[in-house]
Amino acid sequence: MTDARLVVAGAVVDPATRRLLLAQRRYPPEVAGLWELPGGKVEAGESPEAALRRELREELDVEVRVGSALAERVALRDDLTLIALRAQIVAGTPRPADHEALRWVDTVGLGEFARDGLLVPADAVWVPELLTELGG
Ligand code: 9L3
Ligand code: MG
Repeated sequence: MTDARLVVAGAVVDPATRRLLLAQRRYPPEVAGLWELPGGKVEAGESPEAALRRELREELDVEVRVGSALAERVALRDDLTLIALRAQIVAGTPRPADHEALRWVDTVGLGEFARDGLLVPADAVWVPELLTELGG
């Protein structure tokens, strides 16, 4: 039996504009074209915070400061759990190395993405918390 693995996603918020960064997936086919909080798998021996910094460096070419976790954890499969950590960009401007496109959304934009079913299903659980956070 293998250890459960974590996938870490970044709730990247720009405090100046109160916008959240969404990234459009290219793969796999089931979620291609849908939008997510960017991130990826935590490697063996790596902390979730370090994994998120690495993933956002690889995927977006930015350096981030990682904060606290969002409340919800999502079981993707028996052996894979998805978490989200708050993050702020401290260097660089995000560009999509791995994604089709990037978008900064405010509460209205995030609400529209959610309403229109444009978010990857796993990430939809974070919408209420993110709406509160962006709006509050
Ligand atoms: N996943 C779901 N929501 C997210 C992220 C970053 C990832 N916000 C799922 C998609 C894949 C798995 O986790 O099944 C691994 O993610 P990646 O390495 O393909 O980004
Ligand atoms: Mg990824």
